[in-house]
Amino acid sequence: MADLILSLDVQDRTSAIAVARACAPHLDAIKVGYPLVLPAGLSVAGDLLTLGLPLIADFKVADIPNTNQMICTLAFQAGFSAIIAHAFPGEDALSGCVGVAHSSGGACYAVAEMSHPGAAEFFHSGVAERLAALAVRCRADGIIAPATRPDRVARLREIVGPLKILSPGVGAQGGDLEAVKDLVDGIIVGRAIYGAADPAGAARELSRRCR
Ligand code: NUP
Repeated sequence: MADLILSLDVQDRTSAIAVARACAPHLDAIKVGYPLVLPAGLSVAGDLLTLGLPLIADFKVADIPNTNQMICTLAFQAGFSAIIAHAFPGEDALSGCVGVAHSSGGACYAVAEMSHPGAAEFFHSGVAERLAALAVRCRADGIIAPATRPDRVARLREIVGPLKILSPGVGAQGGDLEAVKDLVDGIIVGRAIYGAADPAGAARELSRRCR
């Protein structure tokens, strides 16, 4: 059983809000990233907040600690309740994100391993395991791990224990929901929902399968 998180990578603000509103009854959270925030602005969070769902900022924050803190502060001020940061810039950089998240009453998720095929180039050979351990050490609230590789999710679960695992890759990237839903806390789905002829119907069906 896992939460269903809509990845709202819809570039037009009006369409994005319409999709989110239609799907909202079937969702546990909405994730917003650069594809929507760059054209629509951070203030789109204010509109989405009216739907009453937690908002996750997928900014994959990956800078020096001071810049990370500025980015996270802006995200939480805009109304996001969680932020996704990269772990690879190191302990001080990730701790900067976690610190702002927690002082804002929010959460920080660290990317341990990405879902695309090319992720194998750098995240394997022990790197993802080290990033997951860093997330634990920095007191992150959870990690991002790939639904496209359930075996890797299981391995990373051994490292992060009770931390949350949010997992993208189901649907358009080929990940199998049934293979990962019992390993993770949240399934992140974008195109298979917002790209469907009936986004609300797709969200309803995915939500049923997450249970
Ligand atoms: O490893 C990752 N893989 C991934 O797909 C980390 C992510 N944050 N994402 C994001 O999840 C990606 O940027 C997109 O917003 C979403 C997946 O969308 P889709 O492939 O379901 O359309």
